[in-house]
Amino acid sequence: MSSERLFFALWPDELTRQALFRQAEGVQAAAVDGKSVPAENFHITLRFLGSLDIDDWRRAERAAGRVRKRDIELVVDHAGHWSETRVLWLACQDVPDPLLGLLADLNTELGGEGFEFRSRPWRPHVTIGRGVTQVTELPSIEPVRWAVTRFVLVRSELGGRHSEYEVVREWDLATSD
Ligand code: 3AM
Repeated sequence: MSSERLFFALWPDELTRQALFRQAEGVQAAAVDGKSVPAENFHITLRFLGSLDIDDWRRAERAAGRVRKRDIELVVDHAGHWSETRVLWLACQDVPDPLLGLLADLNTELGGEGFEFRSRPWRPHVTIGRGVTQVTELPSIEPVRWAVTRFVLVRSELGGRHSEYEVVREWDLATSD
């Protein structure tokens, strides 16, 4: 039986997703093994929650509803590989303060709802390959601007070749229309 898990994430709009994919393709080609993550699954995980019962799920949503809005502009401008986790990724050289603020707010609010406090370093990234043990030289990428207007709660189903993700709820972050 497949398990069901929830996580908070930044979810790109369609144009940003396509722009990320154009940059990801060349980087994915540098993977010697593993599998490429399909573009429809691209995201930045904010906080993985694990399997939650309905009460915890509602508590997580209440916490998210208290997170303050802020404008976040990301520039995804480099690629890398973590051999420990076998993850191939795209990320921002400069993680903007409003993104760190969003994460801090979310973790504080989750803490207030009884979720464990997290002090582990967080390295925001878009996973574009999994099970990658080796890469040839990684190409540089063209910067992709990502105007973040929302964050989302995602349900993840394992089981097939790739995880299946479903956005179950979203919270607006833009400070103006
Ligand atoms: O897609 P990325 O790499 O951001 O690695 C998992 C994935 O991250 C991570 O949560 C995201 C959605 O599945 N994840 C899975 N299990 C995890 C765990 N036990 C985990 N992160 C922390 N602890």
